[in-house]
Amino acid sequence: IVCLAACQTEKKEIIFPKTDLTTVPLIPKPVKTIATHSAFGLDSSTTIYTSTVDPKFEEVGKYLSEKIKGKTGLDLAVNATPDNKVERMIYINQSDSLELESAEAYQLYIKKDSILLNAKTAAGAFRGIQTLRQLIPQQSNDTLTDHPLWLIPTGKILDAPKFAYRGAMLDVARHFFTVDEVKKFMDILAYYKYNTLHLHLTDDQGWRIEIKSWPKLTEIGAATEVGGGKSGFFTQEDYKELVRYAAERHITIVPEVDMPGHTNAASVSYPFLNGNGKPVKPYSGTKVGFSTFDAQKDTVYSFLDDVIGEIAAITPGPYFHIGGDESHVTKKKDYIHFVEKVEKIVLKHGKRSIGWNEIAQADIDASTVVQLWNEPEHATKAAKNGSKILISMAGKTYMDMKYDSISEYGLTWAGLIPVDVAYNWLPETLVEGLPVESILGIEAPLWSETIDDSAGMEYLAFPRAIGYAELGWSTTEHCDWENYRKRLAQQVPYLNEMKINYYPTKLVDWA
Ligand code: TNX
Repeated sequence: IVCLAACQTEKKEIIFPKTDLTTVPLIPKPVKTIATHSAFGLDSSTTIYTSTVDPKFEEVGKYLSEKIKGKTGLDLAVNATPDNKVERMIYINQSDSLELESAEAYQLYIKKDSILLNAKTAAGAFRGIQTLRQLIPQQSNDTLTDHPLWLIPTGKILDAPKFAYRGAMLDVARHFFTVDEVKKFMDILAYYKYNTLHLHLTDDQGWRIEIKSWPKLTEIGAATEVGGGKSGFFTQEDYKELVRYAAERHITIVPEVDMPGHTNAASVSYPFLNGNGKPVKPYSGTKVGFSTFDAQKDTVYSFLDDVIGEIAAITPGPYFHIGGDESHVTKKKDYIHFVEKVEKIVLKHGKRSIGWNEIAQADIDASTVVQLWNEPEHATKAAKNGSKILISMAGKTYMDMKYDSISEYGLTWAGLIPVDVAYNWLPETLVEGLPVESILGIEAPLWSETIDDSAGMEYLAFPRAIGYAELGWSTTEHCDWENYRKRLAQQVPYLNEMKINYYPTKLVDWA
């Protein structure tokens, strides 16, 4: 009885300072935000509950708890049996509401003592908790009550992505990147609601994925890289670990074996594959377009059946990337024959192909996705035949281009790409004659001729990758450079907390 009285006096109403949910610098900007100007005080008594029908929702709850701990030090229980009346709760709910029109859509209702996150799928819930993470302030308020409160502005957010595919590509072939480096990259991508990581696993300079039936690919083909440095490869166990880590972040891994060009490392390992008529030797330069598989040999296709089969077996995602770019020494008829044969092998192993835009010269299946990097006519032709298009135009999305003339890393062949140029365009209007319904999404490639570690990777990818996240997710009217650059400036606490070596462009007044 004594306690009852005490508890009641403790529970006197807190008067929160006025907040505005619409001015929090969220990236990507949500479809709809309505502010109700009060606050949810995140504190140690906050408990996370999740829908338990789908265990993946509970995993999302645990991920949120872990990230809240990292940012605030608060250790929030997930789905604990309440011993008392729960004071404040975050509820992550599976909902079949018709307003949630896509798998990654979510609704966030923030009230004074509860936060409700609705999503149809765990992927939607995962996107929603990224918004919630961005809503938690860096500093707690320590004066409103006897313990610290992290004030989250109240209101509601209704959100869904513009495009189903929002990806980044990392070239681990020109220079190898370790499992930990790739994981850190994924952590950041996940925070900005990316859902795909394309790994460019093979090229002239190196083969980076273990193939058990063809061991020399990594025994020999993984020993080189650009400049002759440290090199390396992913064992299948490493790759599975990356796939698992990605899945935890609702990210799909797309593996690429680039062919019939960009195959010198494979041909060095097994010379019968070579089709350019010259002796093969290890290559650690940066030229392109000199290598090719022999498109006429059956043995090449049985080799590829094994390679694609082994990788497909450890890839839960729907896609297998067959490359197909810059096969300058493959005869055109051989190239077409090759693409059509390989596409069938990929289908046989239960995957859909993605290929660089050159593959549209072949008679490709409508299930095959064309990744547009340089020639829009290829994309519009493929779209007419029912293929979906992934937008990766070099002059806009190539994260390996220098920002400006003083950039530390990067190439320049597609032009300089400062942060505003990278942001100031729309995937849906970039290519004349390409209907928006044909666009699967956007992907920003990071080729690695000039970088070999996280510092270089982060310098080129950030902040540009943050802008691509918004172009792939947010509605057209929300993609506005002046508004975006202010929100980008506010990412500094996160970029610092993650120790990201971003390029501090002068185009942004960094906070
Ligand atoms: C072109 S884009 C390439 C890559 C290079 C890149 C460098 C594409 C499909 N092929 O092989 O790494 O340029 O920017």
